[in-house]
This record gives sequence, C-alpha cells and structure tokens, in this order.
Amino acid sequence: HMHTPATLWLTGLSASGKTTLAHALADAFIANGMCCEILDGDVIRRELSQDLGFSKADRSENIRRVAKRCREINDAGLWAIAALISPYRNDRALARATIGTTRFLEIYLSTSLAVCEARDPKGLYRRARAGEIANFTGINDPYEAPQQPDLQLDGEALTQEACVASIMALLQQRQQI
Ligand code: GGZ
Repeated sequence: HMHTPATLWLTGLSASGKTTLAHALADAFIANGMCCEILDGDVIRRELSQDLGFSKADRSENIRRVAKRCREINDAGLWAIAALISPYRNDRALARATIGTTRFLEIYLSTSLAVCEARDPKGLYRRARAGEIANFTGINDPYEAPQQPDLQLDGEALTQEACVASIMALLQQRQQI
C-alpha cells in the first residue's frame, strides 16, 4: 500500500548516535522498498554548509538549508533522514513548518551528556573542556531538549535494532507506511 515520504529529523548531542541510527534506519527503509537520502550534519558541514560555523545564526542557517533540502527530497517522493544536533527549539519548529507538519517527525536521541562525553569518538568534548573549541554544544553552548518530540529514544538503554523498530512502528501508526 501507499508510502507517504516524510522527513525523520534526528536531534541530539554530538556523539548521541544520530549518524549510526540514520544509517541503520536507511538500511531498514531500503529493505522496505523506501528510497531515502541521509543528510548528516558532519557531511553537510563539509559540503552544503562549508561556509558556516557554530554561532546561533550559523546553526539556524544550516538547519534552514537542510530543511529546504528535506522538503525537496520529500516532494520528489523520497524519504529524508536528517541527523543534526539542531540544538535550538525555534530552528526545529521552523524546519517543521518548512517541511510540513504532516511529514515531519522529530526524533530525540536523548543519550545523556555524560555518556556522549565518555564516548567522545573525535575528542571534541575533551578539546571543548580544555577551552580549545568555543560554542561546543553541551559544554559551552546550549542544547534545548525537545519538549514534545514525536519520539524519544534513549540511546544508552536501547539497542540499535530497538531504535529502528520504534521508528518503523511510529511510521505504521501514523499510516505513513
Ligand atoms: C557542536 C560541533 C562543533 C560545535 C564541530 N558544536 O559529532 P560530530 O562533531 O561528528 O558532528 C558534530 C557536527 C555538528 O554539526 P551539526 O550540523 O549537526 O550542528 S547544528 O545542527 O548545530 O548546526 C560535531 C562537529 O560538527 N562540531 N564543532 N562547536 N558540534
């Protein structure tokens, strides 16, 4: 039956597991015959948003660009999986308005700062603590947690498979798939 392509917007701290989850989700989508595109913050910032830094204004611009791309991808009949810290509530609300309420799903990967910092895969938290990175989310820059996400996933307690299963169940429940 019908698939209604939407945007899965993964928000959470650096090292919360957004990128890994985005790729696991894309695998599940492909297995279901759903074509998708991943927009990962780390990659976007080397390409589409090469000119931007991490000030509040630059983050807003980054999210605005990605939201526009997600809308285009959905309009073209593909699913979009965005994995961005997107720390400001207002920017996420604007993304939702850009893409359309019925096809925007905010998924909060709520891995705690303590766990993200312990993982520190790129040593960015260590460098931020040492004062070598200004405006690092969670250390010296804010993260405004979603108050009413479409789905909250605890990246510490749940397995990758459980996270993917929850998202697929949500899509079924919303009759998107
Ligand atoms: C947060 C930063 C910063 C600062 C570099 N603050 O975990 P990563 O390393 O691989 O991915 C993070 C990425 C954040 O880009 P986003 O586009 O997701 O951010 S936002 O949505 O706020 O626009 C992180 C790295 O860039 N990084 N400096 N100061 N993350």
